[in-house]
Amino acid sequence: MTGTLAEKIVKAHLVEGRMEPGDEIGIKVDRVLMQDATGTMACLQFEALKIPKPKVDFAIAYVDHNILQTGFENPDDHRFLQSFCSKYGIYFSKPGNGICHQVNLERYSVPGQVLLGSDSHTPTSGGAAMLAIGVGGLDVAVAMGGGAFYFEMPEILGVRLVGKLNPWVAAKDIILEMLRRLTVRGGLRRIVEYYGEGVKSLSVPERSTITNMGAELGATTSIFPSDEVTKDFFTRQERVRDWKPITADPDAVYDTNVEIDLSKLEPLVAAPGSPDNIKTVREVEGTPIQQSCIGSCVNSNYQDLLITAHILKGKKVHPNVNLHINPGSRQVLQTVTRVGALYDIITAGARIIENACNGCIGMGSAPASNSNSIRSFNRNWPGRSGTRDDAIYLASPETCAAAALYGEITDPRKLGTYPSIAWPERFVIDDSMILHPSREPANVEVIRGPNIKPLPRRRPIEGTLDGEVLIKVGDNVSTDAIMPAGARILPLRSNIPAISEYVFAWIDPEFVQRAKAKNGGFIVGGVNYGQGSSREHAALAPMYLGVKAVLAKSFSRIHKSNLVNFGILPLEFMDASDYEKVSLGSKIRIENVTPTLQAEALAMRSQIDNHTVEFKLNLTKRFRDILVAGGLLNYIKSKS
Ligand code: MIC
Ligand code: SF4
Repeated sequence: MTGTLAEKIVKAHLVEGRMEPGDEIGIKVDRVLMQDATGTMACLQFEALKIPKPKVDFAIAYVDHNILQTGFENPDDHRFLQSFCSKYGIYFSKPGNGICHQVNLERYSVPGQVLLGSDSHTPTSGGAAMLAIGVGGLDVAVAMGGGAFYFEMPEILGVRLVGKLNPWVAAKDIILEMLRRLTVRGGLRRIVEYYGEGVKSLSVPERSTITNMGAELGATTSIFPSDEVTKDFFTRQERVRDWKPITADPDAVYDTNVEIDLSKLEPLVAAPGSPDNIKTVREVEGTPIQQSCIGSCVNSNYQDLLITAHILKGKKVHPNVNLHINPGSRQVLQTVTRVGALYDIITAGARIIENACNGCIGMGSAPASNSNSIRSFNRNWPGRSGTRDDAIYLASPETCAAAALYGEITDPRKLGTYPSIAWPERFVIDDSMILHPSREPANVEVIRGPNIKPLPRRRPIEGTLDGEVLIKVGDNVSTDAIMPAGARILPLRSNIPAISEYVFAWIDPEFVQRAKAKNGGFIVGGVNYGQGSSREHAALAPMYLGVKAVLAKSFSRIHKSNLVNFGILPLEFMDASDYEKVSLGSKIRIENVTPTLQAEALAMRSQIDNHTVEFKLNLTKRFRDILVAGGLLNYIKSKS
């Protein structure tokens, strides 16, 4: 069989199933990553499995999300993670070392390997030819325990890149063009694989910019081949031993084909509301901005900061603008410092923010009310920035830097000749903030402060589900809407009773009271319900509040798995127009739940007020067994 790159990697890791799109397969996982906001739960789940140390080649937990430390909660989490990792054979990247995806790309990506990460932007390492997939924390915990990762074999979407980018058009514009063409649903049940002669002109960080935001397409993952450009990156990282070439076969056949002529692209933005609300910069030029942010896990690499420094050199940030810079990693910060670029950035009037997630997840850097903010980030769903009425534009660092100088959205091509930027022969290599696990685990005590609460558990699924509709939402509702983050809520990730008080907080502040008063019930959603992050809290907290099933037109991949992992039934309307028959307060009764799941029936019937409504059971055998057991942990325990 001639194969695509993704198929080759899947094949080399296949432990169960047939590689037919839509069939469930299990693959061996080589490496896992966690971050602090999802990792505390993943560690508690790993502990519940009672396995002394990871059975994967390499496991690491990064601290990058919860870094504001406005109270004891964040440092409690850090201390818990550090001690847990030390005891349980996991590497630990200290706060201050950088954002998981950037550091992982630099120091731990390996072409051809499988990486599973408890964060939706794990595919960043796909820029270095890893098959890197974002999942919920529980899936990571199970993989650490040696379990295969199960998912539906996606279709392979081949993106042929031809031509070369023009000056001032960036890798970010390539992925924004993909979002323009395919929307936030275009990647669902697909792996996006880039190939073609245009690939050669993109550096590894540029490739990673594209694979990172494949998450916004809803893709399972995105991947680039490993070639001489990749080798060059690994050499500068002093890791050429980890490099190997790997590409698709020349006659590989893709399930769907897209072609992008890089020379035809121009600077783009995602206008407020959604990453697929794409416009050309020319269309929105002149929009006044109050804030510009360059950073987050998508555009915070050395190249991004160096180009920013070149643009800012000898100039001043516009008086009405606050320019925030959060480098992706300590290595990036050290390297731009060593070459003097940081001086130009600071001298122009930028604010240097810690090399962590920060404003991307509303941990600081919230924009002013009724103002526009332009950011090199990857997400702009309403309210994510921490400001309720925010208006966030997503763009390349070049476009963000131009806006910072002019005080309004400006086509970066106005900035003159594109600077030629040189890469250092070696990046600064200093892994001293990555701690190795203890050699004497028996002597390590796991420290649990008051922010670390025990894991809530669910019982096996009930035979009859009945109750009321607690909320009805529309299409493309993100996990940020279900379980908001931000400076107030994110620190509660290790405390499910406390964080549950904020489910749907921004869109329906009465939801939690209603769920409690009604003793749980049902959620109704539209298309692509739960798009976005991997946060299993968007399933775990509703489970804690007694949510029994989510009825939607369709689900995003990660959120659907998370619902199943926590024993919440995901049901898809057989006839999408039945969505109209359900409203807030509708009474729902679903009988024979367990036998219907066990019989592998394709449909489940429900009584909704006076209607009989049918739902698709788009669930693999394994998902059904997990649901019957009341979630993945119960299922695994029952199997062992
Ligand atoms: C995000 O970008 O939304 C996050 C915060 O990184 C999440 C993970 C989380 O909620 O902890 C993600 O993308 O998976
Ligand atoms: Fe952090 Fe933002 Fe990247 Fe999520 S998208 S990992 S919050 S920088």
